[in-house]
Amino acid sequence: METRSGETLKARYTAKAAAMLATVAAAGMLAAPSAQAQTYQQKSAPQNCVIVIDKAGKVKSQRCSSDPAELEAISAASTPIIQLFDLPHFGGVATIIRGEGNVGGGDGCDYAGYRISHLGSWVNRTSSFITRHGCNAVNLHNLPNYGDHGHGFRNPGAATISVPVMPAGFDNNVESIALWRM
Ligand SMILES: [Ca+2]
Repeated sequence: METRSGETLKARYTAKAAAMLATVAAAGMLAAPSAQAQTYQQKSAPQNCVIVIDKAGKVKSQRCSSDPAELEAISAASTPIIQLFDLPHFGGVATIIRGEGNVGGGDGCDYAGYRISHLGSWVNRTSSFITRHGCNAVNLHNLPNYGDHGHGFRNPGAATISVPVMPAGFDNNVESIALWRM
């Protein structure tokens, strides 16, 4: 059974690939080679993400794109509170989580702070991070809704916390985050 459905799937993919090749070939006749190369580069460019949350932790909007202008478009009227990177030492693609509104006159985190109960598409991906705008206390958790093991970072009075390498048990293993000003 499995083999048969696998074969069917393979046949479908082959047919689909042939159709796509035909499309590409047709496009190639119309477009200059340089334009084609550019299109391919854009499609394969790494995508950064923006997630905007409100004070209740609800996700108001999120988008991933290789085009900074597209990410800027959903970033209006919000303040960056934490930037999560795919690789250690702030490398690779990143997700910026922004707090909705001009909290604390633009200072970002206040004493109540923000809670992100589930990181969505960015779950279990963070390998380094930087907080912004006065978010100087952070709790990371291995599970959604602040569950399982937690790890706290505190930097009283500072504007930011910068963690280039995740603590043991938290690399690619963060699913929810709480952060605030202390
Ligand atoms: Ca990672």
